[in-house]
Amino acid sequence: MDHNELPVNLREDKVSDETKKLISSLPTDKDSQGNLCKYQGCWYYYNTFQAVISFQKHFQPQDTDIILASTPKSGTTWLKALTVALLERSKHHDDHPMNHPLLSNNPHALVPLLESSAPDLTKFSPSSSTRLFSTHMPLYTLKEGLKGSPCKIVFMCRNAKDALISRMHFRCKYEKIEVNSSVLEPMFESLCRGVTFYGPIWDNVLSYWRGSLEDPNHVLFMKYEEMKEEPCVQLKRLAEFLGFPFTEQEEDRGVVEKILELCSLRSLSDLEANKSGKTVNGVDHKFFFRKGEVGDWKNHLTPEMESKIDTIIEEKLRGSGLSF
Ligand code: PAP
Repeated sequence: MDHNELPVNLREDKVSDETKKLISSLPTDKDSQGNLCKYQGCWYYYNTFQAVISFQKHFQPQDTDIILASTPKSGTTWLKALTVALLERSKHHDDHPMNHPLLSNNPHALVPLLESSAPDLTKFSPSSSTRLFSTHMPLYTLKEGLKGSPCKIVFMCRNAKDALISRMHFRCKYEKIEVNSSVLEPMFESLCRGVTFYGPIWDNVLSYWRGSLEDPNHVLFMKYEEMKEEPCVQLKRLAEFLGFPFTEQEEDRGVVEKILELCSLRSLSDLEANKSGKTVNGVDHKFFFRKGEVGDWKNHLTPEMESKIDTIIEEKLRGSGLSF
C-alpha cells in the first residue's frame, strides 16, 4: 500500500522528533499492520501515541462533556449515533426531521476522537452546553487528560472474537485485499499476545469495568451484545445515566423505538451521508457498517482459535466479576 494511502494512525511521517525521543524510552513491538509502543499499559501506533500525549497535555475539559469510550470495533458508531439522537430529541419532535444531524453526517463526524491528530480540540465551541467526544484509550489514560473534571463516561464493550473479525473485515476493505486466513492468523496471534492497537483488550476493558464499579455515577459500562438483545432497556439506561431520562409521554409516543430505528444499522447505512465520504482520518464512511451481528466469529475462527482466546480472556478476567 502506498504510504499516503495508509490510515492516519499508521502513518509515521507526522511523528515529531520529540515523540520519537519519547518512544525510544518505551517498550515497542509490532503487529501485522505497523509499529506499536506501550504507554501507560496500552499499545498505540506511533501517530496515535503522539495524539494521546497531546490530548493529555492540551485538552480542556468541561464538566458537562460526555465521553463515549470503547475498544475498536465494539459498537462505537452505534453508540455515537444513539447518544446524538438522545441529546437531539427535544429539537426533533416530528417523525421525519429533515434537519436531524444524523441524516446528513456520519456519526464519527459528530463525535470527534479525543486522540486524533486531525481535529484541533481547542476549536470546539465551549458555548454548546454538552460536548461529545469519543476515545479508545483506557480509563486511566483518559482520566489524566480529564484533569479531575467530573465528565460522564460511557464505555461500550464487545466480545473480543467478534471485534477481531470486524477489524479484519474493516482492514481488508481499507487495504482492498481479500479476507483470508493469512490476514486473520497474524491478527489473531497479536490479540492473544495482547499486542494490539489499544490493547491488551482485557486491560482496556477492565479499566472501565473497575471504573464503573468504583464510580457508577460517572462511568457507565455497556455491552454490544446487551444492546442487541434488549435495545429499549439499554437505551433507557443510557439516557438515565446521561441525565436525560425519557419522560412517560415520550415513552408513550414511541420516542425510544424511533431513536432505535433511526440508529439501526440498516437505516444509518442507507443514508447518503454514510454511503459516501470519508472521515477526517481518511476512512470511507461505509466501512463502519457491515453485519452488526453477535457471533460472526463462528464463520472465521477454528475451534482451536476459539478455545485459545477464550482461555486467555477467562484467565485475565478471573476474579473481576466481568465476562465478555
Ligand atoms: P470503530 O471502532 O472503527 O469506530 P465500531 O463502530 O466500533 O468501529 O465497530 C464497527 C462494528 O459495529 C461493525 O461490526 P461488524 O463488522 O461485526 O458488522 C458494524 O457493522 C457495527 N455497527 C455499526 N453501526 C451499527 C449499528 N447502528 N448497529 C449495530 N451495529 C453497528
